Amino acid sequence: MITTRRSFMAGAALAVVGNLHAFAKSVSPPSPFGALPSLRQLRWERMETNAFLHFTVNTFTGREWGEGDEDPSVFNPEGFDPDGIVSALRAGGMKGVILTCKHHDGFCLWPTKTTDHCIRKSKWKDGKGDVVRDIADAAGRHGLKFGVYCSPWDRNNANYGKPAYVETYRQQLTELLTWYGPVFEVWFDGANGGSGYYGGAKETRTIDKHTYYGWPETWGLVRKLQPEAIIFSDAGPDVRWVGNEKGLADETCWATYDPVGEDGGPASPGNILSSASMKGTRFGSHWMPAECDVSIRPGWFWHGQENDKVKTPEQLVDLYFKSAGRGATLLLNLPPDRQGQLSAQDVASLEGFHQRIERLFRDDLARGARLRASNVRGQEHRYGPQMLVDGNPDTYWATDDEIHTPELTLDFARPQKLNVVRLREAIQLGQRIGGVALDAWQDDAWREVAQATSIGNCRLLRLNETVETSRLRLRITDSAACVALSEFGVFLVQE
Ligand code: FUL
Ligand code: CA
Repeated sequence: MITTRRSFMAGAALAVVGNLHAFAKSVSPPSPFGALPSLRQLRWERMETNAFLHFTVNTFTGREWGEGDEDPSVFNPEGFDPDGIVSALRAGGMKGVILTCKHHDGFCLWPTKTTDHCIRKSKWKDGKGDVVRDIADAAGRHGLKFGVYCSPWDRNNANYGKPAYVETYRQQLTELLTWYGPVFEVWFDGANGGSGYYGGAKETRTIDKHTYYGWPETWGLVRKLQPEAIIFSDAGPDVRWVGNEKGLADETCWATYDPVGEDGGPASPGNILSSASMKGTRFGSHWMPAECDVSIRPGWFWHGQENDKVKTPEQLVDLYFKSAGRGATLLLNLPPDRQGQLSAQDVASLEGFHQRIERLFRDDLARGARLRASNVRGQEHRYGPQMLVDGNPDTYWATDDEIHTPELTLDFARPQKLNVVRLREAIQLGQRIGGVALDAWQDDAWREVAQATSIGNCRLLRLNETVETSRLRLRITDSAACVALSEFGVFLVQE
């Protein structure tokens, strides 16, 4: 037994040496360029669509921002159906779910030890329930990742504005990050300070947005307790707010960013020059991709009078193109109602959205095409254009170091109708490409049919019209380093 094992090991070692030898002769991979994503950012960017659940006392009082003086007993979702909610999100293509565990009103949806202003004092399940546990567990059962929103601003807490509250806030985070298993994202809201109940004081309290929360320590706590979790805020550090609540990235949207405050000074949650966040910073020093948060309804919380104002599947597809399709991610809010369920309208719209997306990307016309590149790095197969159609974001077509504006041609076996092209950059090597143009072969000449600037994790090019052609050409018109493109897909949206 031992002998067999030894000879197997020796064989394996030889194989490795053989491979190393082959590797030494070949060209090196492209050097990474500029700011780079961490592994946790890379994984997160590839999720592309996540859901937000806004749920608290506001659901029952009809408000968007509770004052902090709400009676906890109003929270009573008698038909709470975590599996129904999460399975609908899964059917809608959502990869993760972020729950408002505590919104600005301070009411905690879990039995926290930090305050009585929580679910223990609600009527629901005689105060024995735990919404955070139920959603986290349901997410686990349905294969979604679980994330937490815990509002830094707390309009209920008597100590808000004093150092003692920051301690309480960190304890709340500690509970959320240690009681419920893995957390993929922690969402830090920028809405901070103002009027509130504050333990009965009923006054306005402002805080120094830069120093009050001790962000470096608070974020350090998240890193310590959940090293894999993405930290979101207006100013990162992992992911930035896109600067609007409409779910829109800019037509040009860099994953790199150098955030600045409203006054041009340092940025912090609640103090950000948000007009710059939609675009990011070309050659910025931090990898900090944008997240586009938006509600499926006008409000973040459920309001009966908005049941007929739910975004349509077509509107959601448009948002997908303008967020994920511009290299950002989409965080779509679906608010549970007073029963503790998603409304039928929201579920139908989400499902319609997902069906459209699935149908759109089902048949990739590039898969059957012949691909030719004007340059292939070291003329090596592993950097060849066939890597663009293998469905693997880790493999890529790359050019020699000095080649920044190569071309790629796709020949279809017969003329194809198409109107959407998807490009993915090998972002593990940084954001390199700054411009592309797409041409279709028509009437014996190339005709430009689309252009784009930033690519990043995903760029969806929507053609103005459906084109019928037997050849497509992608021109890289601007790249800061040799090109590394991981995927190229060609699709037809059937109207
Ligand atoms: C904002 C909050 O004030 C809204 O109520 C909501 O939670 C949204 C996602 O972020 O800053
Ligand atoms: Ca690939």
